[in-house]
Amino acid sequence: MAEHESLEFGKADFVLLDNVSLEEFMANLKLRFEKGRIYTYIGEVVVSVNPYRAMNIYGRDTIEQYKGRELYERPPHLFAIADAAYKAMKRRNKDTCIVISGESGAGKTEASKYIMQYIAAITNPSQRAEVERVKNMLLKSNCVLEAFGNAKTNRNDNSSRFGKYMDINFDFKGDPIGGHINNYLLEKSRVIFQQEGERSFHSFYQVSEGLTAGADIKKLFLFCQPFQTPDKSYQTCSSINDSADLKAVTDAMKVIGFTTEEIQTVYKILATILHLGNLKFGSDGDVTLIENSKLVSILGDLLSTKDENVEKALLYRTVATGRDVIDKQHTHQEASYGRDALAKAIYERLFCWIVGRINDIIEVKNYDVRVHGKNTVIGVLDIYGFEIFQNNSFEQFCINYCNEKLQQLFIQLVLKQEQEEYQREGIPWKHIDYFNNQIIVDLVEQQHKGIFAVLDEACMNVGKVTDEMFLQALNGKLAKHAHYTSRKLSPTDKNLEFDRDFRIRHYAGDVAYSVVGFIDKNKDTLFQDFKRLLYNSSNPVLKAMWPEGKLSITEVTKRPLTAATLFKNSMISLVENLASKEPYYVRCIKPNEVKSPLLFEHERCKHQVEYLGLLENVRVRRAGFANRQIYPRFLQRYKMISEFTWPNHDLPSDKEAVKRLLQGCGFEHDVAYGKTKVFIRTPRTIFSLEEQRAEMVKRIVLFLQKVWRGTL
Ligand code: AOV
Ligand code: MG
Repeated sequence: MAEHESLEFGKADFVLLDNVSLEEFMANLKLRFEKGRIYTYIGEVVVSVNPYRAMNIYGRDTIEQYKGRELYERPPHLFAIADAAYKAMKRRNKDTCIVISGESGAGKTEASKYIMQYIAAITNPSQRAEVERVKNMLLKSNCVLEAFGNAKTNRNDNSSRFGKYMDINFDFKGDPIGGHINNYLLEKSRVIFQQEGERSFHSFYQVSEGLTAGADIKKLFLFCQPFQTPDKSYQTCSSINDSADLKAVTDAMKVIGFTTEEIQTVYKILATILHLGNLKFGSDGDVTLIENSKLVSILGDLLSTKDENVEKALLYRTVATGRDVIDKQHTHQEASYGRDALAKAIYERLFCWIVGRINDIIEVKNYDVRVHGKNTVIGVLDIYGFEIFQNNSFEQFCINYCNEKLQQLFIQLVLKQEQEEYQREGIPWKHIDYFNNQIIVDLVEQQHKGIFAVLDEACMNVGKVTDEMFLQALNGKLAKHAHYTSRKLSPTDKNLEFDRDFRIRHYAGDVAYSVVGFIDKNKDTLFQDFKRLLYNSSNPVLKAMWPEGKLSITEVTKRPLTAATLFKNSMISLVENLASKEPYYVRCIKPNEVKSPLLFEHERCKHQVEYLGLLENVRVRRAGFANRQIYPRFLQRYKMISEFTWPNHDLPSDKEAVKRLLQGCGFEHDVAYGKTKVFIRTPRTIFSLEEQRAEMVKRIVLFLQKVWRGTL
């Protein structure tokens, strides 16, 4: 039992607090953090505090301690949750998922990796080679995705700049046989711009630092450095070793099954983007020119296409006017816009292509349901955490909306449905209040009225719509909303500078978003000419990334969905998917802003405990029941342990039978009888029932064996 842990380390489960108050909760959290106990339960939810130091608690020996154990048998750990999700899947043939949440830098990505390592370590006892291969690929995929999708931000040196949901598929034996990754909106604007103190994606520094001077490929990178990084100081990040990481990433790509040609193309694309960052435009009268035209031939080389095609795509765009097709020269501004859009688009496409390739390789193949039975999955969700920066833009808006959605899911499943079920079943219940953030989710995603809808409407307008006009539309529609504010200018005061912010009161804090760039980022336009340029590359890997470049100018008619709509749709289906599985939660807390292993900043932590709704979680859990089952299923499973129900019962209903059974076993004090289900308060009761059942099954089997052998 977790309670066995010495009290010197505090309570292993917040449910065991003497009083459920914020003060006691915080005192327990702090005590445990200071004693090096970074995990604590709330029932089956793990609360984790980032230790910011290497902990000796993830090794083989620890794994062995958790393997196959029940949650309460060992001190709280991620491994116990992973094991619970795995057992539930295996025992009940049910898909489960592990949802990891918490703000940026709280430890989600690390947690997701430990969970995957644990699952890999406890499966495949018979060491089947194919399963080992799959496991290795699944683990290695993290390394590759982090290189291309993570970056140093002011909140986290290894911040996920994309959302990731990974399904691990298991066969009927419970061994991993494949997987699938869904990725969500990559923060691609980082390719062309980083706030002070931040870096672009790790991959850029890895290739520019890590490729050895003699290597052929190194030549691609001469004289280039990431966009927006005027000096070398961008590299100084003590926690990161780019050269060593490059080797690890390249090895991982090889293990996963990327070909040499593919890996080379990946390098070339990174080099292309770095060179694009150095490309400058000038003007000669009305004519826009490329200043450093030497770069054009480098780009031609890297993209395996003719130099003049590169130049043309950078300076002109093909437009169809009626039946005519003409080349229209870009203005200086349009050319720069096009270059930046190209750099972002190539990177985003590269990232999605990498995810797609990994998926091709790891997807379950040749699995015959008729022969092997159902294949089940455990999903692991690791998204970008809630974040507030000096300057917050469209990307932060999407990221924070995503966090609102996950908080909503937690509320729905842990706080709301739980309480509704007690009411529905007629169990005496005193409602526990909590803040429901659905109102903020609606503010963002509601049809016609939400912020995304207003943004899309602004983007639909023909003619020039500015970010300012979008802001005015927002203010007009949402000024009265309790979670929306704008610092509006008085109409008479014309001298005041235009205020470009709107503010949202999120569940996790107030954030001011600058509208600058919202319209462009939402439209996400990439001139068709670039798509055709890349499609016409003689490099087959690159060509395959740009299938839509096949269409000629006259064939392209459909307006693509906006970035906001795509993101909203992907979030809605993510939540649906998670809700269809049995969820397990890890709630991560960031103890301080300075990455210190010693500092427990009380106010910061308290704020997180409050907005994560942890106290409400404890209250619901404490007053509630750990386990529930409909009467017939309960009876089916445990009837053999009671003389009232085995072999047959003559009681009027299943409910009556379950009552007699539980009374007979002495568990009456720990249960409540609902209309259709029996509710059991503590897991211990279930363990005890399970033990008795196992004992009985053993006896029945022995009995039957004797009957068969005729020795009875
Ligand atoms: P995040 O995923 O929650 O942030 P990470 O998992 O990247 O946060 O954790 C941030 C850093 O904290 C890591 O790079 C480690 O240095 C340290 N850390 C986290 N968990 C542990 C642990 N269990 N043991 C030791 N160190 C740890 V973000 O992706 O920014 O939302 O978007
Ligand atoms: Mg992360």
